[in-house]
Amino acid sequence: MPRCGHIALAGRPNAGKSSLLNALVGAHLAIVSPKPQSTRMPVIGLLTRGETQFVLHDLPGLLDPTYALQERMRGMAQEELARVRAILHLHPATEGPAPPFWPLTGLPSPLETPVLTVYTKIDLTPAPDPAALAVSATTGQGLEALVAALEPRLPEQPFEFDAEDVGTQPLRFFAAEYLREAAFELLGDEVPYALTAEVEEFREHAKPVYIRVSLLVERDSQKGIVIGAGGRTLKAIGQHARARLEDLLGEQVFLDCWVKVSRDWRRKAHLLTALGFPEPRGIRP
Ligand SMILES: Nc1nc2c(ncn2[C@@H]2O[C@H](COP(=O)(O)OP(=O)(O)OP(=O)(O)O)[C@@H](O)[C@H]2O)c(=O)[nH]1
Ligand SMILES: [Mg+2]
Repeated sequence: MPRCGHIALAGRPNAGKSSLLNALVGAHLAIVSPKPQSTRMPVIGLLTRGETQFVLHDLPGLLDPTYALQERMRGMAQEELARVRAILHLHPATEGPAPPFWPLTGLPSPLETPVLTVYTKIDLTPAPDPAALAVSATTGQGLEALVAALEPRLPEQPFEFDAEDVGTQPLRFFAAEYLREAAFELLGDEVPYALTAEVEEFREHAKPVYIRVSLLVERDSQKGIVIGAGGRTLKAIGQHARARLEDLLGEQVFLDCWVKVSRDWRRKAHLLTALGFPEPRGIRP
């Protein structure tokens, strides 16, 4: 009987969750940045090996929310934690021993789901606990041992997804994510947090594939920064995202990007809901 099950990659912002997801599935699905809180919504990656399918959920970093978007990020992480078979608590080896996991989640009490501590970034520093699982997404060290440790934890049941697939989310999701990744890379310390991308039109059967996206920022001054002198910054953002999308799709893409102001969208419940960040429902362990 094949095995198939869901596993969460959880931890503080910047722990290396998205990098590990990408390293395990072998594709750049989840956006990565040296700046914390780049992941805002769960990203699902599939690793199918022989008779085993790992359904990996890269979660937003666990933080104490200070505004509405962060509350929703944490809410989504909490909901995913309640749905998976096992949780990987990722903690950078560079930051010493991992703290207890459940207090990080903001849940009123622990769930019964098993938690495995995994030290990340061990190409920089050895793990503080030689007995724990330890990986480097950069060098691939420890990945096989991690997969081997997870396999017996998955239930015997048929695959949920095609063995050839690496992801489950629609291309429009990745279009918006890659634009945000470019913003994290190309813009300063503040603007990436004030920016979100919304796909307005998507013509999958056009040649090249046509995608029109609004980049929403919170203020007029940020709009100018995103566009840049002579439109150069916006062009660079679009090029970064287009290259990633074309890699994923194996086809040419035309990405039509427009910058708009949506005042204080990060703090407004109705805007967040409209942008696809679900209202936290509250998890009862
Ligand atoms: N040297 C080294 N750097 C790593 C490794 N894994 C991740 N990083 C770096 O750590 C930073 C954060 O990586 P992410 O994968 O975006 O971390 P994350 O946990 O998904 O972060 P959030 O989504 O913001 O919570 C990036 O600059 C990565 O390049 C690793 O194995 N080795
Ligand atoms: Mg991430």
